[in-house]
Amino acid sequence: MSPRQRLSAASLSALPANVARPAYDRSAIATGIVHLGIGSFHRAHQAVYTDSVLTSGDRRWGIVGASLRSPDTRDILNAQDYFYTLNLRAEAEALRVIGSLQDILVAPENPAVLIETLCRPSVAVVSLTVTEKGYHYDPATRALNEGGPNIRHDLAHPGAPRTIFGFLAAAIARRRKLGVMPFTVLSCDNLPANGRTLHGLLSRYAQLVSPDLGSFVRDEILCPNTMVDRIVPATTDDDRRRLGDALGVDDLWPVVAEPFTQWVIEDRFSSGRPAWDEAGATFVRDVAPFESMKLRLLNGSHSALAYLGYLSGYETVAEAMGDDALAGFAEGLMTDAMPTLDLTSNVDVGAYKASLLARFRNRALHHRTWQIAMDGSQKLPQRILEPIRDRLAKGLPIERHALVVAGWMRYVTGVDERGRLIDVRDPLLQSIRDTLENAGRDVPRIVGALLGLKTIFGGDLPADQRFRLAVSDALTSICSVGSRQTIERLAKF
Ligand code: CS2
Repeated sequence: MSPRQRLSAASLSALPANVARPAYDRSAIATGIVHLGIGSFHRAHQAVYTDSVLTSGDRRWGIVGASLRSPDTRDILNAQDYFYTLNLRAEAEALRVIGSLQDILVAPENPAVLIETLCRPSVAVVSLTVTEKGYHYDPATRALNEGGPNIRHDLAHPGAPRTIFGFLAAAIARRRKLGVMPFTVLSCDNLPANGRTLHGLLSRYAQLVSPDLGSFVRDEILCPNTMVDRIVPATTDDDRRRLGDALGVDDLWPVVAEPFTQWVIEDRFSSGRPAWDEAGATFVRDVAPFESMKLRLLNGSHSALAYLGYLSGYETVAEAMGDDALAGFAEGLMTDAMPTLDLTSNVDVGAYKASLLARFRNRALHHRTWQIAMDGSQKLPQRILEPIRDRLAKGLPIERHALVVAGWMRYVTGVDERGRLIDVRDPLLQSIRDTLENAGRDVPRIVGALLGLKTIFGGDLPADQRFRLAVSDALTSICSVGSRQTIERLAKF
């Protein structure tokens, strides 16, 4: 097969007519945004809204992305002049080349350049998608992990940091010294009260640098809360091949996503912001109702389908949803989460639930249960444990949510129900493994030992007999009859 041309500025004009592409002149675009954590989600979500803003003629908002770890995305996209394809898939397909990304920096290669870029006066927004573990916090208490090696490293090496806190604090301090307006820091991760949580963590970090910087961050740096939503499975080689054929050029790092997208943002920006609302985002005064609805209904049932679906032998969310038992369980879990929400009157949560179930059934997406199962220690607290706390406080049954916790416990044992190894990924994997090793094979002991992981479960839940018992019963059943049977049993009650 003769090598095809790569997607790039030079090949844009050769794309088929049905492929949307940037109509703006990229050489005339300023850098208004630095984005930390340049993964697929950002490229399929915020970068797309920003691409629309640039298309509308506002040239202030080009994005410089930064990877805090690997050079992969930069290496591939650099050869494409940072153009990449967004492929939306459901019954129909849509292809659009995105041009809002101007450059990618790889932080570990040259941390000073990232700090300098963050200090450019044109940069008004620093956005983040670094996943839950990128916040270096204790998921149960939301306190900064001050004793952790990365935070300690950054405090000791302020000129060459590794974490978001080191970079943000260095840039905030330098901008202040130079008399440059502070930027707004916009978390786009699935954390509870993501902006408020980030503001607390960043203020604490800055205070550890110096009390004066701590007060400055606390009083002057705005971190609006956001709710971000779009399902973005990891890109596969199959996607690359398929898109190469459709485009007539090779795009080695496209993003594939569902058509649905939502972005709800608190309108608190210190130095201006893109008119993302004109591209479909919603600016509100309070994101909390949207955020808890999304975390508890969408992400909560996603995690349920991930653990219980994986254990039942399903590779993707859509396959798991093809099994009535699992689909019914996901729906039941959403229904159980509903009374724990603090909703505003104009949200139709029934319609929201129905739309989620339809989105999960999208067979054109290959969203692996394994991908969602990753980093469970960071995800369970806001997705599953908070609703459990609320239901316990209201005296409501918790069987379905407890079964998800048990599913996670079964999953992290690292062996599936057919005896095959599971590639468990989690920042707490070592402690989880050590805990399991000490617990042996007895289910109540395993439950007791894992519940002892305070950073996940806190002190309250393990002390609650109803919770302990529900998780123990669920895990006992999973270990004797399997996850799927356990779900069917539960459905009968
Ligand atoms: C998923 C999310 O991987 C996961 O944990 O639940 O990435 C989910 O697809 C997005 O939050 C949807 O907006």
